[in-house]
Amino acid sequence: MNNNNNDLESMKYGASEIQVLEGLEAVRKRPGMYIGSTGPKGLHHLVYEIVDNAIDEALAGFCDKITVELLPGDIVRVTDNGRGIPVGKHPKMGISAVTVVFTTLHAGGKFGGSGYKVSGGLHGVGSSVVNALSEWLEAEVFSSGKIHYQKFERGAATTELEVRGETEQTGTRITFKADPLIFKETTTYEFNVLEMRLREQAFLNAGTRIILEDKRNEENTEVRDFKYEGGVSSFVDFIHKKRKHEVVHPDIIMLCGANSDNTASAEIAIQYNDSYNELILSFANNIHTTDGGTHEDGFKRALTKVMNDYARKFNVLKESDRNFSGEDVREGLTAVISVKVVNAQFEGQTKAKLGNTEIKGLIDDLVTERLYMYLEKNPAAAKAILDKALSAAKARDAARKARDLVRRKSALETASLPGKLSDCQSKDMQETEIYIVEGDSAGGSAKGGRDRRFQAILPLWGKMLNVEKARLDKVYGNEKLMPVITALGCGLGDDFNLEKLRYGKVIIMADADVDGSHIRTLLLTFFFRFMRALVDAGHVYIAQPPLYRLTKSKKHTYAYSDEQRDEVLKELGQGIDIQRYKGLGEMDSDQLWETTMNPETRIMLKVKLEDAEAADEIFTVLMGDKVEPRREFIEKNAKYVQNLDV
Ligand code: TSJ
Repeated sequence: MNNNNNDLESMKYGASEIQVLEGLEAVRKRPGMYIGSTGPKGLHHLVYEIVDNAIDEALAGFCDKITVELLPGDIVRVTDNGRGIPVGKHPKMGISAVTVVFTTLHAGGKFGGSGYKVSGGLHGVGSSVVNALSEWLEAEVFSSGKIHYQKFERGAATTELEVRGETEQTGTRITFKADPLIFKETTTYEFNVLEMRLREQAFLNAGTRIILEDKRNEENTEVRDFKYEGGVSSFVDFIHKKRKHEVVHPDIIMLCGANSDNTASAEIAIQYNDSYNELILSFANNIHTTDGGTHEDGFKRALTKVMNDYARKFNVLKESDRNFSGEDVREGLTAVISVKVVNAQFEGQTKAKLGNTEIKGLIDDLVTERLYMYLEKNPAAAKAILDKALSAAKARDAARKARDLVRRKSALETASLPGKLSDCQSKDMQETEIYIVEGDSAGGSAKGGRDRRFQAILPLWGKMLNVEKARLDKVYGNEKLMPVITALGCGLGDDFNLEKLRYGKVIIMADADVDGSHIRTLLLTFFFRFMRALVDAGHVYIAQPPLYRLTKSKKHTYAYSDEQRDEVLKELGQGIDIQRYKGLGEMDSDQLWETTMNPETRIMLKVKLEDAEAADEIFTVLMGDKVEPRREFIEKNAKYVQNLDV
């Protein structure tokens, strides 16, 4: 290297050092750009960013144990038993890798290199972001017999990297406190949320032990200790056991491979169960690709092809039979797809969709060749799987017929709208609303109380179908759901057409008790499964009836939560009569209008896709072991949400 070049090098570093300061300030200024949000999701993201570094060390083969501790005061501590972040000074920058990792944006790979390479993507680059968004962060590195220590506050080093004692261990320990100035909403972590994510990471990194310890409350510490030698196949097994599904073949089918230049590898675990649900979880570089992408598309396509080829060859499908559809061969399927790619490209608004096309060929080869071979070698499993696909194909045929029947019937009937529907006068989607009301008496009050110009009422009636366990053909015949489908007018499943929706707001109104919660959950699950676009486009709402009526000298005040009740009690002083509403039926029309239906005064919860997802069974399966936190979240928050119409 000549002198010139050397100068250039040092200039470059000089410049990048200046960038350092600017960089971290930018993170504090616009945190959302780096961690998505400063709400609970962003807060938890801090932990993942740090843990990802330890996982990278595990992937590199130098670490097999990662501990995450939640300490009193919203403090998190992550420890691994890897090599320790290098502590030597960088020859040109004159500072250690530790300092660089925590004070430069995108420091990943610059030092030591190999450790970060495998995972690419988002990994190993977030430590400085976490540091910038922490009130303080302490880094301890155990290496060469010494404990190295450095402290940072809001992104800036407040000590040099110094030696503070001796140790025989090696590893890295990061302790940090999220900055309440940034995370204004909350700095408290949800054990369940961390549990779910860390378990998932333990599945995706076979053999790595990941421990989560909640030490925030001395009397009640919680520990989870994850280690799955089976990797993704353990993941599938876990899901089936947790859902209590009967599997239709005993072995979990594993397909693993890498492409010739080792720039991409894939692990796929497959097993069918006797339910009608399809669950494909896909990951790229350990990141959950909730919107799928090339790996998932490639898998689905190859699976459909293999099943049809096999079925034709062994005469499961006769010459006159139609090919299996993709849905047919995925009914009852649980699959986990985990790919690792160099230079992963994440696309879409949420960056949760894999874009790399080079993965397609690899997946295609794996599924087409290996899965076909597996089926040939395991005829019993093959038979069970193909029987399943056959019955799915038959049910889909039945659903088609049921749908056509419904269509023909509604074409013939003079009034094709459900008899129980009290429609509104307006046809303008911008203002129309439909209240779906459980119970006839509540339906009556709602009908009496509504503003008929723009509010329609549909009382629910009859036996609810357990949508988690139903195929489309059963939905078509269900007496409770059919009126909902016809009233909304937009069809369902593959036929769903949002443009035909007859009301701008679809409002679920049910009692604030256990039964009401049940019906809400079932309807949400139904919408989630069969009319997802409706939820996605933000048309679904949950009405919030008050829990209490407080009366003082004939004046009524309504409270929508216990807290609100106590506030009102305090405010109004003595001589208050409290009525607790047990159901919508206890309110007369005027009260129902005033408290729950009048757009000027009502409280309504807009359902997000996440909420509907939370109502779905699979969510509770993946969620932590504590009771259904997200469902609880909906129930709880429903009471506090302000009017979303304003
Ligand atoms: F533990 C942890 F999660 F808190 C954490 C671990 C947090 C952070 C920011 C980093 C790490 C971490 C980094 N654990 N192990 C490493 N390893 C390295 O940085 C490392 C060590 C040696 C070499 C080498 O080539 O000799 C390379 C690297 C990348």
